[in-house]
Amino acid sequence: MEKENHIELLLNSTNTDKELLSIAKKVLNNERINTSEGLVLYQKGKLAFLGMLANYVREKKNGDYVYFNRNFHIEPTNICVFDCKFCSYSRLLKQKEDGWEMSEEQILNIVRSYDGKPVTEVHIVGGVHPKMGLMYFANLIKKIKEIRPDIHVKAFTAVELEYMCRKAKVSYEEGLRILKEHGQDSLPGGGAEIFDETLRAQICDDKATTAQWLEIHETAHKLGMPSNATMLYGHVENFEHRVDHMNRLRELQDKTGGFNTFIPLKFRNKDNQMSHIAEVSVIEDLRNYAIARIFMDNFNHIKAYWPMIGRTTAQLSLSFGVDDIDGTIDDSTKIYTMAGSEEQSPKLSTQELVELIKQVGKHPIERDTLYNVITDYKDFSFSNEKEAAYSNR
Ligand code: V47
Ligand code: SF4
Repeated sequence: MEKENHIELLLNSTNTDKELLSIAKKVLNNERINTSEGLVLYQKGKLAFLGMLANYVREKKNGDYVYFNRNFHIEPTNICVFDCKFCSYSRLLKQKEDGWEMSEEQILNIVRSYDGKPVTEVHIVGGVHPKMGLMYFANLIKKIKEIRPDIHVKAFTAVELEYMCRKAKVSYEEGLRILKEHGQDSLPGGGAEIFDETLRAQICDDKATTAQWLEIHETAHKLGMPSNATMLYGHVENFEHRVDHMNRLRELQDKTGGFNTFIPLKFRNKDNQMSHIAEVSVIEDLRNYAIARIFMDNFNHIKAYWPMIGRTTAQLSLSFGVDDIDGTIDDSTKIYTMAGSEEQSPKLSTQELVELIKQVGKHPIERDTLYNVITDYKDFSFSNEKEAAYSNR
C-alpha cells in the first residue's frame, strides 16, 4: 500500500497527462487496460513514467527476481524455403553453398557434448528445410531424449510446425501429438513477427499466417505443451500494430493460459532485405518492454533476449518490466549474430550472468523452462572450487 501511495505521489508531482494518470490508476487498481489505453502509452508515455508503472507490475508479479536458465541451442540448418524480408540468416535452396545442414549424428554429438553438465533445456529451431520432415524431427527428439532423458526439449516455431504438418498431411493436433509422444515438451515463441495481416504480407508473405500461428499455439496448449510468444518490432509497424499484436496474444492467453513468457524482439538491420530501415533506439526498446509488461497482464513473464540487445540494455530492461534474461546460451546461435546483434559470440557463464543481475540490485534465480526454481543465487558464493567449476558450465 505504501508503495502504491508513493507511486501516486510521483505521478501527481510530475504534471502527468490526464489520460496517462487515469491509465496509471487503473494499473494500480489491478484493472486491465484496453487497446486504446495501450496506444496512449505508446503515444504519450515518457520513459520514466512507463518504467515506474512497469516496475510496479513487475514487482507485484515477480518481486525482484530475475530468472535465467541453462540452455543450449541447436540450429539444424539455415536452409529455408521461405523468404522473410527481415531475415539475415536463411539461405534458399538455390544459395545452398552458403548454408549449413547438420547431419543427425552432428546434432546428437552436440547433445552428447553436454554430458554431465547441468543444462536443463535444449532449444531447437532453424530454417524450414524441405527434406527435414515431421518424422525425421520426431525421431531426432526421441534420440535426444535417449541420450539425455532429463532435458526439456523446446523446439520448432509455429512456422516450422505448419510446414512439417502440411508436408506430412496431418492436422496440427496430430503432428503435435506425434512430436509430444517422441519427447518434445514445449514450443518457442518465434515466427509470430507481427500479426497484422497487411504488414505480414509485406515482410513475410509466404510463411504461416497469423491465424495458423495462433491455431498451432492454441492446439499445443490444449495438448499440454506450453509455449512462448514473440513480437518483432521496430521495422515497418506502427504503435497500433504492436498493441494489436499483444492484444491477440492476451486474448489467446485468456483462453488457454499456455504461454510462459512474452519476448519482444528488436528488428536488427544487418544484411537483410530491410537493411534500409533504421533500427529503433534503446529508449524505444525500454519503452516497449515497459508497455508490454503493463499491457500483458496475463503473462507471468517478460523476457529480454540478451544476445540480441546486449548485456547493458538487458540490465537496464530489468527496471522496465523484464524479469527474465533467457539463459547462459552456451551455443552457436546465428539468427541474431548474422542480423547484426550486439553480442557477436553470445556466451556467458553462470557467474557472469549472476553478476550482471546483482549489479542492478536484483535477485538472480536459475529456473527450469517452466519457471520452477533450480538455484537461488542471492547469497550464493562462487568462491569454492566446486561452485566455480559449476559456474563455468
Ligand atoms: O521469428 C529473425 C526473429 C525469431 C531477425 O521462445 C529477427 O524462448 C530481429 O523466436 N532482427 C526466432 N529478429 C527466434 C525466437 C526466440 C529467440 C529467443 C528465445 C525464444 C524463446 C525465441 O527471430 C524469428 C524472428 O522474429 N528474427 N531475423 C532480425 N533481423
Ligand atoms: Fe526462414 Fe525463419 Fe528466416 Fe523466415 S525467419 S526466412 S522462416 S529462417
